[in-house]
Amino acid sequence: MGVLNLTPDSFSDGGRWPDTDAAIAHAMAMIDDGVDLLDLGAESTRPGAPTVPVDLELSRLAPVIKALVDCGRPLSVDTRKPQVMRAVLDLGVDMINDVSGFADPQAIAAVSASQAACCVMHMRGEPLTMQQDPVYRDVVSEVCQMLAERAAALQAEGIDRSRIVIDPGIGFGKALEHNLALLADLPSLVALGWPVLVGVSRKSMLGALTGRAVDRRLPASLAAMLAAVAGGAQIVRVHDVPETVDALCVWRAISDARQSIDDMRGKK
Ligand code: HH2
Repeated sequence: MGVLNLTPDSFSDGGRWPDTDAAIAHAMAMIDDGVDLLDLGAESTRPGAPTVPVDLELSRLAPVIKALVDCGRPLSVDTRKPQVMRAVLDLGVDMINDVSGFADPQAIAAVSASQAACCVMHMRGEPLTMQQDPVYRDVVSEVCQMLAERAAALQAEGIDRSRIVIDPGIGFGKALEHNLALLADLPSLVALGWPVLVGVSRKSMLGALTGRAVDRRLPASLAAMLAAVAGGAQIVRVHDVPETVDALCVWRAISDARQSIDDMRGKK
């Protein structure tokens, strides 16, 4: 999943694609580089980010969605607002990525009236305040419980489980130790039975571990991405598509070789 941020203030690429043409060109470059799915966002959710009015969020999204709706890749929209969800679903997007995990019943109503996929992410609190001393007793089981409850709430409103993806929400109301625990114990999330999406690209936990500024976190992002895939993540949300595609290509070749060795030895 390639990130297409249409914001002036996203934590790593705010203002990078300042107009519709630049955003479309970046989307096309990600497609050429092998992206499977595009995630469009028009409101930053970085720690401390203010909310954006519905009209502004939609004015950033609509022209880009209209230009990309037939681009040959599914479009996801990263939004927490039911009004925005309804409008972008009318424009034909394929997935709603709600970092608040469809906490608003109106958000569930918006997606249940469509056939779109739903990414249910775990967040503690709101972006404005979420990093103020987050505390968990057992972060993995608390995140699993919340995700299972929210996914069940979607299914209760008629959304088939095959339309649901879950996400631990790396960096959303979590300290470094919580993010590490979630990445280390991703198989517990996978065991819930929904495909797992992980977004760790360029995030501050990588800066905390390496001491690198946000524009120098590519190697750390690739390492964390591969750890997520090793833990069973089926979708990885990234800013650096060509580098991620190369890393996954090598990873898959080695995994396939491992499988061949296991098959050969199993047959003997
Ligand atoms: N992370 C960000 C935004 N949306 N959605 C999901 N499902 N999972 C994530 O981990 C996730 C997300 C933050 O990254 P970015 O979009 O680059 O930054 P900003 O929110 O500042 O625009």
